Amino acid sequence: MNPVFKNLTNAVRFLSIDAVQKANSGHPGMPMGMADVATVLFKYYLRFNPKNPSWINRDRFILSAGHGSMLLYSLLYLTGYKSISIKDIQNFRQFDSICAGHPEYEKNSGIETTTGPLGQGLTNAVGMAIAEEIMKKKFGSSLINHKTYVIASDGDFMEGISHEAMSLAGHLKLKNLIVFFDNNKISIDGSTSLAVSDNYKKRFESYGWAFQEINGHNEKQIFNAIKKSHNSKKPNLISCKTIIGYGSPNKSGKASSHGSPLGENEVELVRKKLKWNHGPFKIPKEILDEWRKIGEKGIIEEKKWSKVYNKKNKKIKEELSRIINNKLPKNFDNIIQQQKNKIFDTKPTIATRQSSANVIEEVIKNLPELIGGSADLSGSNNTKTKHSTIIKPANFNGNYIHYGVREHGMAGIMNGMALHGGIIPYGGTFLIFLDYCKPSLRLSALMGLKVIYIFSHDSIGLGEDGPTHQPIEHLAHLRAIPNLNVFRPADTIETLECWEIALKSSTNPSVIALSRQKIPFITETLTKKNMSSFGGYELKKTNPNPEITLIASGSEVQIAIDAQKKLEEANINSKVVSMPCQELFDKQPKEYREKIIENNSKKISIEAGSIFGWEKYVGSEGSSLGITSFGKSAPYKTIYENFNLTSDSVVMIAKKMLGK
Ligand SMILES: Cc1ncc(C[n+]2csc(CCOP(=O)(O)OP(=O)(O)O)c2C)c(N)n1
Repeated sequence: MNPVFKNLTNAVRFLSIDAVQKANSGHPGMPMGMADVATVLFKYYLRFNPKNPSWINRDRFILSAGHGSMLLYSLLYLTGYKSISIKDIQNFRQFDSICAGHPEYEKNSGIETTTGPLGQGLTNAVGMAIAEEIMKKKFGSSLINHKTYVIASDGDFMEGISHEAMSLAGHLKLKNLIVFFDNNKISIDGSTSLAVSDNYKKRFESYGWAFQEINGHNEKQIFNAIKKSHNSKKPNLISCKTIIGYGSPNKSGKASSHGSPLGENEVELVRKKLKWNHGPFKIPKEILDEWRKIGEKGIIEEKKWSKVYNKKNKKIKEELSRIINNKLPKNFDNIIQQQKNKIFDTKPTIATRQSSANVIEEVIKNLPELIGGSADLSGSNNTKTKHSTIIKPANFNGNYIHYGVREHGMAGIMNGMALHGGIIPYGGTFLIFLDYCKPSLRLSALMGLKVIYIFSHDSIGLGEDGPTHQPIEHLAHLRAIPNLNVFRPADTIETLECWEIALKSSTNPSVIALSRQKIPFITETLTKKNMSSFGGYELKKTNPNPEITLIASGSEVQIAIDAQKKLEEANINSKVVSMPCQELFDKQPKEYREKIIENNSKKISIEAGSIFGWEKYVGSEGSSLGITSFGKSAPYKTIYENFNLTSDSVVMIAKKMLGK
């Protein structure tokens, strides 16, 4: 082996080994096994600038096998990223260290995405590769033209999401996507033969990927495989036969090197075997210099790119800068206000999924970065509008993706597009199928990404499709996820407002839960304010001091309004509060919340879903109307009656509470 190359790879290996040993926790085997592949990639191919990790046209490098995080931290430190110092590496897995147990996305750090849950990074990479193609089409290949490289492990390919994402990537012919498979045939329980006998070549080729197999410790073979991948018309899978824990006399090739420190004695034996005579965390200057030179190449690359950028006309420059900096167009607020006025004039009684389509149709003309899609429910989620053009294999001149029946893949891909920058993804499915995409949705929230989930058919109100399709616990589940806004608008105006908030939320994803059934227009007065941004607000009260406060969301706000009329007839004063977003309401000052909820009144919440969580508003003397079982198959009005979700039930409960 070429001695310079050997030193470069050993620097990666020993930083990883020593950091895991010092932390007394972590995964040394994978970085030891993949150091050769990563070194060839960084040394000869990867275009990146450690001095500007956010350069839009950088190649993306995704460590999908996030447990091998020390591989990534070592590479970032060695190539000269400011975000990671040798001290940070010594602090691996300690409180607040950027060198966390699994890579945690941080803007401008070189850590492109949060990985750890297997399969997610690989799927994000598919999203990034799609984003690259879309932006290339918009801005031209002189500005956007980069690769997305991934290291993925056996576990990544065992996960179901990998099938969804890779199948779509093959269909779309994402030729700039290059995945290195750390094919070491070892996972935690032992040999992968315990659980897998897939023919990987056939599997990946059947998706429409180009497949190569190489010795992952042979510099030349790695180099040639990457070179070949650059001429491919398909996404590329390079299966790298590697030895987990490479260099460890007693643990290489064994599951014992996967997820625990090698142990002091074994570390010494690896040092001897790989002839690395340097102490823990000591990288000799000449080796560090060699690595830093690799990083410095990117400075020149970016300079060349900047020259091209500077020569572009003002309009292109401003538009690219606007979308990569996540800024909405200047006329955005006007567009929303005009739409609001129009809706208020017509006061439509339509399903909120239709209201959502109207918003998309209006804003998408001015938001080329808005890229929609659905997991095969376009017509039901109303995500596709007359301004949607379809992204097709090898033709990315569009703004709409048919994800197929791949909810999990869709969510992971949307994360990847948002991470790439320059794109605001929204995607639809039924609320019930949150269950099929939740792991990725959780990561949207954890990473603070602007991803918009359009979940229609948001309750038993969907009717005849029955309990398999009727969400019950889903809103409560979503509301339990930190850093996520869960919207359930009550009419057309609220739907517009919720979309506006979602489009302006740069550090969190949003879910917009929408009704299948038509619901009446409820907005009483037209204001310039976005009332939904308060999370909950007063719709109407029949007396300054109401005895009862009815708090509802979405389609059940109408039940509250009907109940209010009936209560008035019975001489009971009440107030109706529409609560489209609990998270935003909870962020309001205490005085506002107490004023809206009417501390001195008795409270009833109404929502066609689990009552879990509503007690925080209704208190111990209040009551929650909701559903505590699974749904039913019948026309929706019958189901509402069956579950006592009616204005008469509200009136009955209110009277009982007041002793009337
Ligand atoms: C979704 C998910 N399930 C389980 C785990 C726990 N886990 C971490 S690594 C791993 C498998 C390790 O095998 P492999 O992917 O081949 O990695 P290697 O042993 O080669 O490092 C598992 C099950 C996880 N990180 N993500």
